[in-house]
Amino acid sequence: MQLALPPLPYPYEALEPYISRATLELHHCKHHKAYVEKTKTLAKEVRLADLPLELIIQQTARQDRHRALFNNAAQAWNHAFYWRSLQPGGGGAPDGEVAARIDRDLGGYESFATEFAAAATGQFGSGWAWLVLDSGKLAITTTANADTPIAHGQIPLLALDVWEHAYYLDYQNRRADYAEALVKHLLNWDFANQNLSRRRTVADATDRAAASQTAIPGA
Ligand code: MN3
Repeated sequence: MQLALPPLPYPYEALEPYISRATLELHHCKHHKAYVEKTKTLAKEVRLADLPLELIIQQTARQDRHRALFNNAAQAWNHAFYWRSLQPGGGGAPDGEVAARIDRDLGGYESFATEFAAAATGQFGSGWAWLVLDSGKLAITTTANADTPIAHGQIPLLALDVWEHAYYLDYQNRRADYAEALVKHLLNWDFANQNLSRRRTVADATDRAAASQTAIPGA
């Protein structure tokens, strides 16, 4: 079975004091688990349960008859990505390629930090803030409800959950304080750099395949 609740990549108390153990337990063991279970049930009904989650999402995106499956599958994927977007002792300015890209595409770290927190705070209602690679450039974006960049041809590098269940126990209605705390103290830049380099490997392989195809006479 492909669909399963992934374990958190750190203990439940590891993100304190910025995200409490109580919030993480509820968020992972109740909310995320429910999205995974519902995805399994709905995917079985339409015989998609053996597909990887990414393919279920891509095959159900923007199809009214599959809306419930898309919503649950996208939430299952988004949450697994969100846990890995955070780490104890994270946040602050990045290093590596993502730092160079932020300087080039987003005007530097300070401007990223301000705009990313503002995007998270300004998303109306439930949704997500993202750092993505879009047509070869970094961008800050938001999605509403369950929607996810992987349904729109973008490559996510980092995610921030702005549904109330992500912060209400710890911050009540102060979403801006939650966003600022995560940007300063928890964002996992190693994960962002891994996502960038994985993407480059895929792009390079595609370029090589295209180059070798054009090199075959008569092909
Ligand atoms: Mn959530």
